[in-house]
Amino acid sequence: MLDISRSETLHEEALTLMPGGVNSPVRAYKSVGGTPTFLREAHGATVIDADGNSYIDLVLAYGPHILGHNHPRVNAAIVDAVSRGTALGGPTEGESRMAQKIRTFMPWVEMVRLVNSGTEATMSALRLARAATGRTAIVKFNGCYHGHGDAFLVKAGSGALTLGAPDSAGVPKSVAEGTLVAEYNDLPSVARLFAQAGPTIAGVIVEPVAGNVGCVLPAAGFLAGLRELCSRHGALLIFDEVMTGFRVARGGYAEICGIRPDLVCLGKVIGGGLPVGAYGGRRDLMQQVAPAGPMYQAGTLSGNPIAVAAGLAALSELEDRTAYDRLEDAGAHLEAGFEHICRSLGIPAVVNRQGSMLCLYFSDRPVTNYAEVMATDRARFNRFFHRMREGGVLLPPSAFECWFLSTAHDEATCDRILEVARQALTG
Ligand code: KE4
Repeated sequence: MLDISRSETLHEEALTLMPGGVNSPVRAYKSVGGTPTFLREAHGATVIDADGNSYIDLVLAYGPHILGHNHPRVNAAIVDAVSRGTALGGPTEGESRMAQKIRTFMPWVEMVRLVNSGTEATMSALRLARAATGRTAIVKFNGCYHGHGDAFLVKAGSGALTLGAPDSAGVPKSVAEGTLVAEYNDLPSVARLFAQAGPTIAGVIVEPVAGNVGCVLPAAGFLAGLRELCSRHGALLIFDEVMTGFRVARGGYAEICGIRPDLVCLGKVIGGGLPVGAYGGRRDLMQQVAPAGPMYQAGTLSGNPIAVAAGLAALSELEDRTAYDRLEDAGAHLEAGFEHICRSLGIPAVVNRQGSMLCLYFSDRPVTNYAEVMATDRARFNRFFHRMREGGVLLPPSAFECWFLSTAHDEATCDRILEVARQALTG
């Protein structure tokens, strides 16, 4: 039995100080139950909790650490940057280097604005879509999560879904009415919205791989269909690649599927573990952002030199495309291993995966949309979560979160994960 007494003590104290004892709901373990694991440090594929227990980490801070925790090149860049100060109060060359790097990896991002989180990126992209089209409605997908901006907390995924609050309190009806909800991988549900409200729709925002209901891949033709509908109706197609950007490929999922969004939202990997988000895309659109144009958006710490240095170091490591070969190998290794274990134990299970993002669902049928995600065996996942934690593997504490791998998850680490999984699923 794991000794987590320090986490228990810290959790009791945190509950008196912060809502749910956390600064982001999913960390509270509400859906899996039990005491949240308070973390103390991390190295490569490993995290160490407040009691000194060591775990192989499949959370990776919910996506940023594609190179593993505490990467020496990222840390060196942070230490170097901090020696020149933290927030300088004016433009810095590093911001141009970051913008250039994004454009190199994603040539369809002709111009970019750096912000501090994925939420800021999606909120700003929505405002820009509204400014550019003069329209107000936005189409999103049931279960997709785009951060905690009011307009997106309608049928949202991730922590909102985990808590059973996909429609948050405090979002005025007048705002929610501007958010039209379609079903992921159901193109007719989108076509119906355009038929009903096409002239009011400013944009369609989509996670090209739905990573906030676990991991649901786009059906053939789905994203191309969105592209065609948006182009036909004069709406903008917005790829929310906060999770998939630089993770599934250097150019995100847009590189893989060959579809060009009008705007893209970025985060997580781009900050190397520090707060960075970004939105960008067509130059004619981005030139409408203040101070170049009438759509206002700002941020005291946007383009922060420390965060930009960390992000640049991380992206520079990804110049070497073999990093993606290693990520693919690790993902394929786990996918095959989980499927083999569950089959041999007679446990109905499905592994959905895109590169180094994956999810194991306890389900006897394919999981291709929101309804099928909701039909999976969450009670079994919760038991599995705790047994994996006992065995020294930390999963995201929700059946609706994506699991992540890094270049630090080598073959031996993946083998260990599978050993623990077999034990966790036996008996
Ligand atoms: P942030 O504001 O949390 O940096 O990004 C919001 C966001 C936007 N778009 C997508 C596709 C995202 O996945 C996210 C954030 N993802 C969740 C994890 N599923 C963040 C974890 C958390 O809320 O603590």
